[in-house]
Amino acid sequence: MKSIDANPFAFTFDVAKTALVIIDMQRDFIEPGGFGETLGNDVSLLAAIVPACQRTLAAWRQAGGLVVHTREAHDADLSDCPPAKLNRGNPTLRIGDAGPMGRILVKGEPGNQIIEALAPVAGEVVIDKPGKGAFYATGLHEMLRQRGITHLLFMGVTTEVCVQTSMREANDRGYDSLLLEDCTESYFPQFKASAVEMMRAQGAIVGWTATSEQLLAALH
Ligand code: TIU
Repeated sequence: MKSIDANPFAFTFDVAKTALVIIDMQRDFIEPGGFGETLGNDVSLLAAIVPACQRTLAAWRQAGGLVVHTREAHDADLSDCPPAKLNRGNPTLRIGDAGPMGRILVKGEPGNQIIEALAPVAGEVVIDKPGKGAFYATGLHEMLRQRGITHLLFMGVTTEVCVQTSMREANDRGYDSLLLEDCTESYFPQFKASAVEMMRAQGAIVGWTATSEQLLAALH
């Protein structure tokens, strides 16, 4: 068993029963011309976490742990994108429209690919999800249960949207989850700070938080 001196208290886990879940580190959110920018965001903020994510992913692979990558992705006919999602806000381009990196948030398009620095390798799981949460309308829970996974380590973007939604979904399904604070980011720094605090408040009501450095130290 490994233990991290996490916030608000120690997080103890068995690598064989733990998955690293990397939420939506796709070009759509991190590079100019994708969904993130069409929503009016400055995407340069998010690229800053890539080196810490790379170090963590490399260490987790070295430790032999399961890696799960997610992508926020819709079918080409958008039949899995409800009007409530499609029509929300006033974006310059909507989901499914053609942008500089192909159709926005559509499976298989260049913008929908996970960034090169964190590209999945053989044996890793890639989940395409139509919602913000990784468990909604995906086979993630069944796959994790089949593999005996009980603990999840989260990183990715954005902290208060897809990462927080996924952690809350995981919590309700009985997983113990830890968020790697320096491996997640928001377009709004104050939202990241608040999300991190609210997840670990009330005795880890949603889950734990720690730095990637703490995780790497525990893996040694
Ligand atoms: N992956 C994810 O967080 N999707 C979003 O739409 N996030 C925003 O912050 N907009």
